[in-house]
Amino acid sequence: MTTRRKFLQSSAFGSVALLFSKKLPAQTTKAPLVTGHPVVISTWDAGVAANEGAWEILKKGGRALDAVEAGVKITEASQSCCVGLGANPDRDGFVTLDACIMDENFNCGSVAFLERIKHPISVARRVMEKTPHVMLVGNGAQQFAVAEGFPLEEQKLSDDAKKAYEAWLKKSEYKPVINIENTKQHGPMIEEQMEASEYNHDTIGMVAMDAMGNLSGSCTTSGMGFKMRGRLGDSPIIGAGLYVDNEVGAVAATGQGEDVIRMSGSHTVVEFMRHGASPEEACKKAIERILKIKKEKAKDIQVAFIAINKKGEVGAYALQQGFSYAVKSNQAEQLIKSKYLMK
Ligand code: SD4
Repeated sequence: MTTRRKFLQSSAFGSVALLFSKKLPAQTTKAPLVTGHPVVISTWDAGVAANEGAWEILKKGGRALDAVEAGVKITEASQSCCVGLGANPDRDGFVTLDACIMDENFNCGSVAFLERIKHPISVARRVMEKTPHVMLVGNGAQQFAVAEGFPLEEQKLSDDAKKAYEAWLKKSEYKPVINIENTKQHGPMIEEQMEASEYNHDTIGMVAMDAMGNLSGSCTTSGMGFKMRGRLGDSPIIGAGLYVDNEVGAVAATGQGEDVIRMSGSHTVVEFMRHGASPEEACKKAIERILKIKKEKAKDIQVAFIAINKKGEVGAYALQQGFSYAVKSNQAEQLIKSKYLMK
């Protein structure tokens, strides 16, 4: 399959070249160029396109909550990625989706193990706004989505996912590939799987600050490919895959969800910021904790956090090489190679 990706160059004062290219964009190692707000930051190369969607709202003075929903919907709808229904299935061959969203007032909503719905992030928002609950899962989440007017899509794997699944079935080993999100460019890969697919991510996390200085965040995923049926990762779990405290900052996580859950990842990063760490320092401290917990097993996983604080400063940190994140503000549009811990 031919995937068109936006190629982007950063510059200090916002001159941005947007080209379409089959190649992944050149990434910069420069620090994020952000002063003030609005600003949006999101995970992996796919964050570039998602940020553009968010920016349409932020630049008009719109609410961060609307921006983070609109932004990740672009990724969910993309046919050339695997966050939404085109994604890798679980080991039984079904695509199951997880998403959550959180606003500036601790309102939050989440769906998990949701099937056949194109925009889980919007269902999560409805859970937040229209129910007394925070989380709906499985059939209940799907019933709620249908009752809210979301179309029930066909239960059918995309061509890419079908090929990847057929390749995976040959060995049927659950062996997550680190950095599969950007694998064409970085990191090790499962040959047959990557031949079969140009997937460049399975999760997008996004956090934003709007012109009013309010924070919100979103996270949406198909989860780890070929996972056990019923498995949830961190992405739909408030405090793990996403956390927003409007007095302090907003954080989203990506990578091996089990290891983010066990140390309440995004909430932990927010707490480090509360105690004075910059966004990058806070992400780094959380990654150090993961390394301490996982010890020598850390080499088999990837985890990364993105963060924004109340001043509109942004930062990120990853466990391993290969994580990228996209930042957009009035000053700049960048795709940045994240710093990482394990050299
Ligand atoms: C999960 N955290 O389901 C997700 C996977 C992910 O980039 O972030 N992939 O565990």
